[in-house]
Amino acid sequence: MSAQRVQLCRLKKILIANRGEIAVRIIRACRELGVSPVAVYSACDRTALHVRFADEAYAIGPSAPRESYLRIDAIIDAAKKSGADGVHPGYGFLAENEDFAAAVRDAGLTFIGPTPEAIETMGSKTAARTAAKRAGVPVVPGTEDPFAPDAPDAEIAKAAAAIGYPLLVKAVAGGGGKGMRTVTDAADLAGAVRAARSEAGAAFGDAAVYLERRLTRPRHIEVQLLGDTHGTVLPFVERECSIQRRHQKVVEETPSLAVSPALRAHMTSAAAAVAKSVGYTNAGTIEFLLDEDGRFYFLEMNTRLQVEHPITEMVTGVDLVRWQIRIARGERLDIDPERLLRPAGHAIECRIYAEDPDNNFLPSPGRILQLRVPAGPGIRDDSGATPGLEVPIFYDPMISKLVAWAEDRPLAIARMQRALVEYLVTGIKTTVPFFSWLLGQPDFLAGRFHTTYLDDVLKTRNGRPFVEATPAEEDTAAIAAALEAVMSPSALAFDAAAGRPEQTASRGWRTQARSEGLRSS
Ligand code: MV4
Repeated sequence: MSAQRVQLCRLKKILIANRGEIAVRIIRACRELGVSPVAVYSACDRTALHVRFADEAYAIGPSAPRESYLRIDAIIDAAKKSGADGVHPGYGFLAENEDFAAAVRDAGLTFIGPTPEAIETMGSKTAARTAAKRAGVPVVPGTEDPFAPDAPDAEIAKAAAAIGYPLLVKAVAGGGGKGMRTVTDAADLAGAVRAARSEAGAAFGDAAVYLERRLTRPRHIEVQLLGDTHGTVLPFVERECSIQRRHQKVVEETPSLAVSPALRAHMTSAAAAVAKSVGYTNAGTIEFLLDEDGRFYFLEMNTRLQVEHPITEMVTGVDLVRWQIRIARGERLDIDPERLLRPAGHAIECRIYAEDPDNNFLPSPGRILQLRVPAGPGIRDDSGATPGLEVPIFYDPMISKLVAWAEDRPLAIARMQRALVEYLVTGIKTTVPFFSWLLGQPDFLAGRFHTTYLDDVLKTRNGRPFVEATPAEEDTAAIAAALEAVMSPSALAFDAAAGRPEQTASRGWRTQARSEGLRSS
């Protein structure tokens, strides 16, 4: 009986160390494989969808992430109590924490993800750049090693002059734009380094920084990979992730309009080379910047399943989460590599948030009253939300990922627009109207965008509402609101007491007109 056979018998029960839509997504993959899914939950999630979908669920603490979904000890305890033999971390929380991956392994359980060593290497942006260089993959010109905490200003200035301006001060432990500063003038360098160090220290507990030449208007293109435990690494067709707001992805699509078949061949083999150079296993993503001249540079690696993985599944027909589990069992990747690089059609994802797009995307807490989720041809909605859900204030307020697939990009956009019309959420504000606007923008339709496109256009819009009610809709709503104000029992009582309706009534019907307008267009 070989070790392989023993491996293949494992993973009958998997604990999902996460919540929300991604926990639901992983539970679905478990069930399809005949694996029993185990949920964990914080206080505010005790009735959440992921808890209801699982076979068993374990409380791991109060709602604050530090006291529950980030508690390595509590999660390992729950795994042991349940008799699970594997742990899937999802994304966020502990997914890229090498101590968690090691704790899972040390408890005799299988971590459904890369090794702690791979997570640690790629967690350091400078170590990751070194790995890319070693694999012969271009990186943006910059410093090889982080600066020592007591490095003299002159040493940093000398390195900066060699790289050239404008440049970026980046956190070694960074990601998501935290601890990052742009410097266009040598006079601002020392201050930017100080600011970046202090921000990085607070955010990551690691203040180390390095320098990189700043590319102008790059696109963000990433390559999904799977690596098995037998040395095979397979890259997938790229994802275009340039549409971001304040370093948060908002729309992703695949394939990218900016990537030709020849460039795809180059970028995907470069991505696989980086992964192989660190012996990477399981699902991961290599991020690249693509400059205006079509040159690409390794940026960083995400050592986890990503939020936007469904668009890759839609154009390749490969279930990435199922493969994560199969790889963790020791199975061989036996997919035809060619198929992964030839997308069947086009897929787009919109991240639907409980945020008010007309109020600077401020979180919109509250209870979801009605929820009508789009469906029909080519539509997939991955969500952890249900009618009656009080959207927790403790976590990322993404309520669903709306994915549209079609034969080509224009048809996928048309389908997404159709799905957005079907989407009805009441009780809270969502970013649905924002997406209806964005997907109609000529620059978006033409594929003329880059990593700062969205922040730039939002600035020029100056907070103007994304969908304004037509005059006819405002009139109809005004008449309805006036009737309501006069006819309702409370208005009649108020009218009798004070002689006229209260002042706020006019504000009420304007708001009503606006929200009706949002819904009907
Ligand atoms: C860059 C860059 C331009 N040049 N590096 C932002 C987050 C961090 N993970 C990397 N980021 C960038 N690095 C060089 N050398 C521009 C960005 C950037 C960006 C990158 C990807 C997606 C959106 C972005 C928005 C602003 C800046």
